[in-house]
Amino acid sequence: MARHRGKTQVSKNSSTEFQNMGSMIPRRPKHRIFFAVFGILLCIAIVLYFSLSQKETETQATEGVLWHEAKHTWNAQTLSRKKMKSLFNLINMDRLTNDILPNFMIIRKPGTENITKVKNYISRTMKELGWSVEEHSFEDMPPASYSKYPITFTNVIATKNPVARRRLVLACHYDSKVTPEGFLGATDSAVPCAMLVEIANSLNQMLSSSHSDLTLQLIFFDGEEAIVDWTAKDSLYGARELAKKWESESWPTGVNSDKNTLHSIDLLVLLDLLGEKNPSFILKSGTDVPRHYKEISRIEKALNDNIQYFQVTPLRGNIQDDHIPFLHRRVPILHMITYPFPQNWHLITDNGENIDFYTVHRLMKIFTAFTAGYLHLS
Ligand code: 1BN
Ligand code: ZN
Repeated sequence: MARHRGKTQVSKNSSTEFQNMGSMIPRRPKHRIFFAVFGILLCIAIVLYFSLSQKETETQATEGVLWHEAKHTWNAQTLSRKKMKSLFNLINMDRLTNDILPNFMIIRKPGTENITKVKNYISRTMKELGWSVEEHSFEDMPPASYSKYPITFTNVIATKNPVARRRLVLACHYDSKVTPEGFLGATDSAVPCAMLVEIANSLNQMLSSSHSDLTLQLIFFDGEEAIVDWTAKDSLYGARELAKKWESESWPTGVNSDKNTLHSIDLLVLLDLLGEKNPSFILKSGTDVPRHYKEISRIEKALNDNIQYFQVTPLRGNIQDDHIPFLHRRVPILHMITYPFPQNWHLITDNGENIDFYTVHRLMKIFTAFTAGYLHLS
């Protein structure tokens, strides 16, 4: 009993004792535990904060947007009149006409010495401007009626800042059509290619001061024209091969990811059939990104000269050209091609005499302003 009572008592007492003891414990040890737990939690929070914010800078190009998603909402900067004027002053029409264009105004049939000269001119010139240049060469069979031997084609890709993950791409084709004999293809596409080289020249300094994750890339496609008759196999040799290659390469280079080089293209702007007087352009609803086409039209309106090349009413359909293999792989496109086609399209008379340099200058202003606005060059 006594034991039992005692036990009960002890138990009772110990419980009271414990409560009492609690109130008797000096305050400092309890606070120590509190501060230790608080300190550990604070450390965890700091470590988590830094690791998450690090991850954010690694994967996001713009605030809250992944780099490969940024293109879907990206808008060109609206340029003030003053800014536009200073940009237009950078365009050198004398350089375009007399230094650049003559290098393209030779017969440039695929697989010939002449087209190699043009290719070398492009590579050399872009390297002299400090751009990174890649020559993408491959072989393909022309129609059997033309030759039983393969032709070596070469696309030239020039990139201002090769480490930038996103690219605004301006493109043209530098081959000329095999027939009619002696065809020079001034508008098709010597002038568009010369325009690209001049855009690179005029914006080069501003591009050098930009440290953005978005850069300018130029593609000079080989083998756009049909060698005999336009078919899926006899056309777009360079563009088909490059789109296929880029789809198979992971991007950024050396990083194991589910993104390929096509994801690096924010927008592919293809220039074709340019240089004749009073061209007209249409918004092709199956091809052109409407907000970028409308930006081109807004820039044209800002020229304030009562001329309108760019019709904004959307029309259905698309036109065969080098953008097609990229469009089919969901790359955003602006197809800057005169439609209706120029009067001298695929005629021997597309020889340079049909070029209207006032028109070329006006188009240069529009495309240069669009490029600077898209890249947010200040
Ligand atoms: C553009 C310039 N094209 C050829 N030279 C593409 C084309 C081919 C457009 C056939 C329409 C019909
Ligand atoms: Zn053509």
